[in-house]
Amino acid sequence: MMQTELDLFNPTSPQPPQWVAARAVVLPGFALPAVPVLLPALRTVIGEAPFRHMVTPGGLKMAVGLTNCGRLGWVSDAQGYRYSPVDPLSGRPWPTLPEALLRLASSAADAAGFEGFVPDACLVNCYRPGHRLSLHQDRDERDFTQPIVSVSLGLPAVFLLGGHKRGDPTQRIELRHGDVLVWGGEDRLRFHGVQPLKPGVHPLLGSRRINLTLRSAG
Ligand code: MD3
Ligand code: FE
Repeated sequence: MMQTELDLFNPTSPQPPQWVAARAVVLPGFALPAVPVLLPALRTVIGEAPFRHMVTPGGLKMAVGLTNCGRLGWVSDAQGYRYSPVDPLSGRPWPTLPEALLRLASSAADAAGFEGFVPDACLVNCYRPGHRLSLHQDRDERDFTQPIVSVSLGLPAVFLLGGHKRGDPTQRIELRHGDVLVWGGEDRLRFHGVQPLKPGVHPLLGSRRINLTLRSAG
């Protein structure tokens, strides 16, 4: 069917997958149908395990707020980075990974050609205007053959996809509310980051961007 002007205003109008590397794909708007279920589930998670500012082993406080749900959660402190089954703030296990998020992650992974993805950890990042994430690799997970699925909510961001060396050139990719990004295989260990968030107000999330990254960590 021909795309009409109206489709531009229809947030659930399907858009084609955008391959940004051999095994890395943006699924535009893939999470939109799940948003009405995801947002209340996320509020429950944040109520049990509030956003906090982790400190890097080098003693720097991260600007981006962070929490987790799932069996394992990513933590950073003077001792280093690791996955932990308990939230150090409360001493309790992390909140349960919401069912809707599990389903979304495995269907996104399927759509990207990674069948049978069952995440056991979900990092939740909260960006405010000006917050950035400097170039890094995600290498604290046990099995690099498993992909990572990222869900973007709220204000748009420009994410930077680099190569396998820190100094490699980067491509800029815009991630909007409801976009899902899946990467794995040979692209699993690429350097990546997020440019400083531009000021703005999102109708559902206000002046924030929330990013969920689902991982198989343990
Ligand atoms: C990894 N989060 O939590 S996810 C992180 O938007 C993290 O909050 C970012 O990096 C965020 O560790 C980015 C998206 C992403 C995109 C492409 C990648 C991660 C990637 C390519 C290779 C490796
Ligand atoms: Fe990362």
